[in-house]
Amino acid sequence: MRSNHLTRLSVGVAAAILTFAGSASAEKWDMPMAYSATNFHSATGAEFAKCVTTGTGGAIEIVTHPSGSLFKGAEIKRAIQTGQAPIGERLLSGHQNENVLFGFDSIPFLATSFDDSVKLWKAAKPSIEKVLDAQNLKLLYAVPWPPQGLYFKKEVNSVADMKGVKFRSYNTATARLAELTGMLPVQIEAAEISQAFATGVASSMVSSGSTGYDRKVWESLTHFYEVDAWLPRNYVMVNKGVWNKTSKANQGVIQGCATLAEYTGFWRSKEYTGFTLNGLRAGGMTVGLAGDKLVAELKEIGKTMTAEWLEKAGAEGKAIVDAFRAMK
Ligand code: PCA
Repeated sequence: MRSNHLTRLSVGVAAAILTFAGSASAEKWDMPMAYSATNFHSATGAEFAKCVTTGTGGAIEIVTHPSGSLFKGAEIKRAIQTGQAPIGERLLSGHQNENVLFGFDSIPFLATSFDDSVKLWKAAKPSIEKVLDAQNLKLLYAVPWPPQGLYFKKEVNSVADMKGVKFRSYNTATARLAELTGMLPVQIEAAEISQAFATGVASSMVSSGSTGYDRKVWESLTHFYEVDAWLPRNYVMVNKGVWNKTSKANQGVIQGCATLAEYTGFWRSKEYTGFTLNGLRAGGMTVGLAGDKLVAELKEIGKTMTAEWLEKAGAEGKAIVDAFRAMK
């Protein structure tokens, strides 16, 4: 009885000391993210955050803020570069307007499967890490979205059917795709597309089944054509100053958690692909492969866009594409 009591007491004291030790050096890292809380990227980010908090014994507590609630998607990278937030997640190709290399994963029909996406990432990662490093950022992990297809509010069988349609874009490549197909691009964050479609600001987009499902686009749109055009990545970055001030031991924990997140995020993305296409069907949309004519015409446009990207990206871009093709 007595020893039990003592044991309980000493456990209590130990816990109090630990709490004190933890709070003396504890840091809170707010982590802005652009996509909805239910999305698999956000779920992966939340697990990553928990892994870091647990692994560092609470010394670094990462708190995720999905749906662009802390910073809007387009503001996240700058916020981290300037130290307004220590860590965050963004669509990598969203920065294609800053440096064309960021668009390596949005080249139509270059890498169209999950396996190819891994190879392309392997080929591009050193270049992307270098560009980010020069911008005061350290890359932690990157996870692909499911393959990109086309959403419309009508049946579409050819590029001619797309002419004049208002098209929601999310990076330079998607805006260029709109131009080359005679559509009218307007850049809108995923967090705002439900409203854009409901009000007629746009009535089409290229995206994954995932984003259409997350944003319930069946309330406004009718068709999803599986095109498997590319698989763009989201990535998690940390401010370099914050990173350099972090102890070697905690850097090791963060890197371990990042490796795990890249792996689990990849599998989540694969699983979410079929699940969300079924979700679009359940919402009443017509979901299926794009017709042969449409695919053939899109592939021609893909050739133009590949040539344009290679021209702008120079020797480094060519080296990425060559390295990727050599892995196939
Ligand atoms: N969803 C994101 C990017 C790619 C995707 O599948 C979006 O539409 O914004």
